Amino acid sequence: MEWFTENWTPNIKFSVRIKEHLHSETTPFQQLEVYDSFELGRFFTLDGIMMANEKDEFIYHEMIVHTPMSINQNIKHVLVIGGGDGGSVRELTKYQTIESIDMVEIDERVVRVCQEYFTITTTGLNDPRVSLKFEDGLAYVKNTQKVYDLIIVDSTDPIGPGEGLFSMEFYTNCKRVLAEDGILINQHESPYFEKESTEMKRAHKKIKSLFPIAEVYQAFIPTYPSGHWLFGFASKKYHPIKDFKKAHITSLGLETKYYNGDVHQGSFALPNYVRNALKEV
Ligand code: AAT
Repeated sequence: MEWFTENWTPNIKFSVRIKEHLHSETTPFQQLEVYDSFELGRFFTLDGIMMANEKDEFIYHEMIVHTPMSINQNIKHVLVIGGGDGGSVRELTKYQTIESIDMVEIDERVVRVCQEYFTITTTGLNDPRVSLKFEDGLAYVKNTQKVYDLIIVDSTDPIGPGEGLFSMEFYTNCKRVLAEDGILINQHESPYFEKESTEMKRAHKKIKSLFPIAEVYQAFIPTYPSGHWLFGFASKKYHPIKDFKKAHITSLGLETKYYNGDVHQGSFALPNYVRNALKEV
């Protein structure tokens, strides 16, 4: 019997029973594995960490995309940093109002391997509005002259290639390339275990120092450490609750399995220990 095991902390492990080990590759950036499992469907890992699986990927991808999209109805140009499995782009392509989606992924192999094994997330990558760029997101935001209405940082944890995407230099450049009413969303780690919670505080401190509005929201993602995961919402103009128009998102009639107007509002209601940790920074 084969199991995939991820060390959540030095004392806690998360294991998934595997049906088949479908792919194994050392890319120029990281170790990539694809598995098929009995209960989560297919999933892939980078450097031994669960990135996405067929069973719960909808939670992460819906929450990272629909939350900002329901705040500003004029989002036309979107930048996705990372997101190699295509799930965030798939959710973005549900909006006819979006004109262009640039996805900047450092590792072309992640995209190609996902295109082979994960039709569930990669279908949106063929949309004519999508441009794929294989380069470091940090370098991209430093050099681009384009202006974006929305930036989604769908990144790995701040170790290995993802490290630069949690730096002050990166956030400063995101602010530079964002329109005046732009929104920055980032994968914000978890409040529960010490390693992720330290990263969460470091990220929040930097974003808060740059943006007048810097809020944090949560989702329940069973296969990420502790299952309690956070996203950051930053903007020079919009507040994710005060500027939320529930009727608008309901009128779009989007097909979503997790996100809805009530979830949007509830996701910004943080438990006290999370509030306190964020206040500390
Ligand atoms: N939606 C899938 C979830 C991910 S994948 C994150 C992606 O970010 C990977 O494909 C990785 O190759 C890419 N990436 C890492 N560093 C960079 C960089 N510097 N520039 C561009 N892309 C990058 C995230 C899962 C979160 C896991 C939480 N534990």
